[in-house]
Amino acid sequence: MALAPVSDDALRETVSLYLANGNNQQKTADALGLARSTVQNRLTQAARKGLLPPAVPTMPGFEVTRLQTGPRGTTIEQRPEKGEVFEIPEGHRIKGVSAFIDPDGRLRGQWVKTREGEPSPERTAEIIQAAFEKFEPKAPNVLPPRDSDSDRLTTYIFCDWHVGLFAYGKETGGPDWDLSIARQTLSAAVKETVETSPPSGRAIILGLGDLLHADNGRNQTERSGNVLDVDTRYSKCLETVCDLMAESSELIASKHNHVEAVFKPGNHDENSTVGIRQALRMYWRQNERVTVDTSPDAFYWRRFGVNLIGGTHGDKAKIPDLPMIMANRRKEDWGATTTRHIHTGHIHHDTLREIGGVHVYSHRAPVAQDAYHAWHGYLSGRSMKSYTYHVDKGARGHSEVEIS
Ligand SMILES: [Mn+2]
Repeated sequence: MALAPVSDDALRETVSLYLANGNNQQKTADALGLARSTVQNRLTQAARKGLLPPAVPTMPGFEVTRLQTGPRGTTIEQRPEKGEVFEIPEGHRIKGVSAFIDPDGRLRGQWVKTREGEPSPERTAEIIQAAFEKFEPKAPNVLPPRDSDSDRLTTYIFCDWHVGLFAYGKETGGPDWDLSIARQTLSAAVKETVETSPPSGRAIILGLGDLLHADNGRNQTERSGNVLDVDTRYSKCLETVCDLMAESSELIASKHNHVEAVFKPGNHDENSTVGIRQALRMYWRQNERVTVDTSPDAFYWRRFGVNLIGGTHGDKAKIPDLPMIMANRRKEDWGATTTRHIHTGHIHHDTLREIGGVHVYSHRAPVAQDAYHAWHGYLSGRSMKSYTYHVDKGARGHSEVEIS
């Protein structure tokens, strides 16, 4: 504890008694009726004030910090004078103060801790409020691709996904298949097909039917009544296929500037296709880069420069008839184009026939084989594909992602 300051008169009295007692602190203390430590403290204060003869000259820049009297005489400790007055750096404020004191409780020094000045919580709130003043919240948007080739169009063939199909590998001799395997496998295949396709300015999502395995809760085909192996409930299967379409179209819209989504019915999903179209139309209704074709026509026709592109599921009109159907349904486009391609699904098998100069494809399905098809001994690989067309030059290759 720091001692109370003592008056100069009291200090002089202590000094004179100290000298009279032959520089003996104990005798001085006895004479004053004080403790020896009190006398020592007074002598230190007197030395600081120059009241203790013989005066010891203080070295320039030094000050007396301690005075001690022992058997060998008096020790006067001098230390460099203190530095300049501490000033808080600009922009800082005092965060805290701590002190160190000597055994007598006297203040020997202080730590003044500062930190950069921070605005008050109220001020911070004002700054944030001002920054967001003109901010208008918007729903997440898919950014258009930075580079895309406006002379090209890529057609993604989505056929025969048969979402909801159930396959027991031990029975079919192939892979197991169910709703969650389908969700995962199809999603990954779409992603890779998009990745490996060129960055064309335009894209078509060409849904060619049988995206769903069952068209109702009875788990039978609509027309022939064949019993289907279905995993879980119809509503869950429809929801899964809609989710897959939303996700796939987002991915495609992130790569291609203009996307057109088309869904043609298959023999497994004639009714559900209507719902898939409407779900996707609603999904993209506020985005002008993605359009959804809601036409109930079983055929799709699209002219792109010199190319005439067609698509249908393939269960009704037969492959050899398709070029003539194209010519009749699109007379003007037929005359104005030089390369013609028609895509189909249904048979889950790759074929390419050139009929009257028209390339007619049937495509593989990405789905595992069910027991019915395995029993019939059908053999085919699985894959997902896209085809790219140049506006003046015709077909420019395709991308195929096989599923092993
Ligand atoms: Mn089919």
